[in-house]
Formats: sequence, structure tokens, C-alpha cells
Amino acid sequence: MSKIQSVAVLTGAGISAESGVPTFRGEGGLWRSYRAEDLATPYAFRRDPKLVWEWYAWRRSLIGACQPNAAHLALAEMEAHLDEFVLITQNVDGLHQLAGSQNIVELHGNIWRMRCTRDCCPSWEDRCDPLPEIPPLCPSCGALARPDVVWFGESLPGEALDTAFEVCRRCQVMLVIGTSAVVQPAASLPLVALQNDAYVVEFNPEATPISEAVSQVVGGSAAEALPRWWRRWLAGGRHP
Ligand code: BJW
Repeated sequence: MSKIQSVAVLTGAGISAESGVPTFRGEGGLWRSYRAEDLATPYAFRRDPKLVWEWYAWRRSLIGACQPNAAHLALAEMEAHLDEFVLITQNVDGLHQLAGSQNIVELHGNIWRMRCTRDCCPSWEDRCDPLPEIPPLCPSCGALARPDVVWFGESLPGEALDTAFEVCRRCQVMLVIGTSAVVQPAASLPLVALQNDAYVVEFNPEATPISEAVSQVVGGSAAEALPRWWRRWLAGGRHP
């Protein structure tokens, strides 16, 4: 096994594409059919909570039928082999948890959690599909509930963000998988790792704004490319 023990991973929607979860940008992406301004901002939710919840209910139903793919499973296996392994995800689908990953930092929340718009209580897990009522209400105070996800213009959860930057400052290897690397502040994380001399590998079938800067680009789908890369690392004792 390699001497490299400290690995950070940043995942985006592309890692779940082959599980059947739509990405946001590019062909077949959600933002090709829906306007983010109408569905993924606090303003949109205030204007029409029912519309926003109907969209989330549809996505919950779609995601609920999906299973982790070989890329999610490879990351769970990697974690079991390494001393220090942190999986930072922008995804809200919960597929990393289903695959068995443990040390997960969720930057954009989780679609299977809700929270009270009055913040009267901690967020709670809700896996109902279909939802019994739209929009759902807070079980404690009866105010409107909202998905516990991060919309445009909202701050990311402070502790998760601090942890993510810290992990990227000290990792030796960073894997950046299936993200268009355009949404801030997540898109800055690989650059922080590079500034701190980490070896950064991007897995993506398309070029992104960070492709020229990273140490290695691995094309193709994550479900094929990542397990292959990981098997080579295991066999060779060093990162390929
Ligand atoms: C495969 C594959 C396969 C396909 N295998 N790969 C101007 C400049 C800079 C910043 C800003 C700006 N104006 C506003 C901002 C800030 C804004 C931002 O970054 N906007 C940019 C879009 C311009 N950011 C925010 O608002 C964030 N908050 C914040 O910054 O607070 C402070 C602040 C506020 C306001 C102004 C300034 C500062 C919050 C961002 C929240 C993002 N939320 C969403 C929705 C989450 C909830 C939900 O799911 O409903 O998060 S949007 C969406 O994008 C989602 C994703 O997590 C995120 C990133 O997308 P991701 O994962 O990269 O997916 P895609 O689809 O973009 O890419 C998929 C990739 O996979 C592609 O590259 C494919 O090639 C690849 N792929 N198949 C491997 N099989």
C-alpha cells in the first residue's frame, strides 16, 4: 500500500449520473428543463413553496429508486484502506451513505432532511415518498418546512465548509469526481489543495475550469474510471 494516507474527495452530480440521478448542467441536466431561479433560491421558495416542494417531491421519488454505482462503492472501499479519508460532497442524494462511506461532509445539505422555516427545532430526516402533504409542515410548531439543502444565495453550513477547507489544505491526494466546478465555494476546494502541493486528480468525461490546473485528468464515466484507477493504485502501491 502507498505511503499516501491522506486523501480528500470532492464529488458532484456526475458521480450519481450512472445511478440514474440527473445532473444539473450539460445534456439532460436539470437546469436545461427548469430554471434555478424558480426552484432553488430562497426567493423562489417564499414566492411559491408549493411549486418548489412539488419539484423536490418529484426528485425525492426519482432518487429514492436509485442505487449507488461502482464509483460510490469504490470510495467506500478506499476509505476502509486509508488512515485519513474525507469525502466532501455537493450531492444531496444520500448515495454515498448508502454505499457505506462514513466520513462524509455534505456541503449542500441532503434531500432526505427537512427543516423548519422558523428554525424552531433541529433538522429532521424524512424519507416519505410520496409526501403526505405538500408543502410539508414542521411537526413541532406547524410552520412551513423546507428541504434541508443549500440554495443559491444561501450560506453553506459553516462547520461543513470549515472542515472541507481544512481537509483540502492538508490532504496529499485529492480526487475531484463528476463536478462542473462552477459553483462556489465548492469549486475553490481543489485549488486550495493544489496551492498546498496536493496531487489532484479530476475524474470527468468533460473538461472543466479546473482541468488545466490539476495534476491528472481521468476521462470517461466515474463508474468505470474510478474503480479502475483505484485498483491500479492498490496494485502498484502508489497513485498512478
Ligand atoms: C460525469 C458523468 C459521469 C456527467 N461520470 N462525471 C458570481 C461569481 C461567483 C460566485 C457567484 C456569483 N454569483 C453568485 C455566486 C455564488 C453562487 C455560485 O457559485 N454561482 C455560480 C453558478 C456562478 N453560489 C452560491 O450561491 C452558494 N452560496 C454562497 O456562495 O453563499 C455566499 C454568496 C451568496 C451570494 C452571492 C455571493 C456569495 C450556494 C450554492 C448552492 C448550490 N445549490 C445547488 C442545489 C442544491 C440543492 C438541490 O440539489 O436541489 O447545488 S445548485 C447545484 O449545483 C447543486 C450542486 O451541488 C451544484 C454543483 O453542481 P455539480 O455537482 O458540479 O453538477 P453539474 O451538473 O454542474 O456537473 C456535473 C458534472 O459531472 C459535469 O462536469 C459532467 O461532465 C460530469 N459528469 N456524467 C463523471 N458518468
